[in-house]
Amino acid sequence: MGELKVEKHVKYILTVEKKKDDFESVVMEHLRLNGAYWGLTTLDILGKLDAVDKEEVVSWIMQCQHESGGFGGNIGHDPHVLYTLSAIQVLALFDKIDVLDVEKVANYIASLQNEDGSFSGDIWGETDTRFSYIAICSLALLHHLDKINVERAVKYIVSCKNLDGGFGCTPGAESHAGQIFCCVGALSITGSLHHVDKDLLGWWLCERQVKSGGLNGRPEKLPDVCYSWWVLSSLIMIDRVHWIDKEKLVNFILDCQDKENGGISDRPDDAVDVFHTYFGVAGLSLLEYPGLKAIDPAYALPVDVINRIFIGK
Ligand code: GRG
Ligand code: ZN
Repeated sequence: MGELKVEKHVKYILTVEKKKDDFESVVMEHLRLNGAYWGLTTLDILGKLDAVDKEEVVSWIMQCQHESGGFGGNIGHDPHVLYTLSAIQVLALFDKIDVLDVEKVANYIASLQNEDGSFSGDIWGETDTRFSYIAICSLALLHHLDKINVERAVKYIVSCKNLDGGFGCTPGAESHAGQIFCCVGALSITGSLHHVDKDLLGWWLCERQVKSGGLNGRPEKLPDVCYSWWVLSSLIMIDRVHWIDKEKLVNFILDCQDKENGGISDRPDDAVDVFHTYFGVAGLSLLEYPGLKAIDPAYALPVDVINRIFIGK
């Protein structure tokens, strides 16, 4: 069995952050705040968040804020709930949520709730259960779920539940592991998991494990390291993680490492990226791989960060 190349992954993440002009950084330009969340959360799980200049990151994040209260993916970009959650998460990692005008950010997120309880991602209006999760997770981290109609938000998510026990992006849409994470996560945060048929959904989710040990996102699809997060976190939230072969999944993730230069890819021998490096390391943390910080399956932040926010220091 291989082992996790911790030092190489730390080095990989720190160099991606510095190589601002190379191809990946250009492609990732509009994803900067998301990228920061993936990279920095990975460093924290690996116990190396100290390697980053906290003040520099916090100051850059605050420059990504728009007058509406929402955050864009980078300085001067339009605000969107996706980047707003990333901003809150990174500030949470650094114990710096207090630099925010919490009311203002919370009002921006709440303004995106629609009559039927769903959420739009920005003022342009597209709705998706991803945005329901993001709004609920962000507002919970800000202690401001009171700003929205939680009952309606839950009702909308439940209306996206399918006969197979899974959830899609809108009512009637096909079940997909990414969307299931969002719906189960939002239901978990709001104390509404009784709406989930745990055995039915648990069965669908554990069927995502293929021969190689990896997980796919829906039937007949290829396995991908990122589903080690989307599927596994959902299984943990509904208490059915013992239905998959954990050891085989650990080996699949370890096989996706670039053992020379660091980083993790979607499948063995593919090119690495920060997104899959995060989901590989986060997946291993959920699998209780030795030496990693525990991560909370609903909030996607280290458990010590979540305890600091909800229980106090
Ligand atoms: C804080 C972890 C965290 C997330 C924030 C953005 C978000 C909330 C959730 C996204 C959930 C989602 C829809 C994930 C799926 C991403 C993905 C790999 C989509 C690929 O779909 P296809 O159809 O690939 O291209 P498959 O694997 O089905 O072939
Ligand atoms: Zn993937």
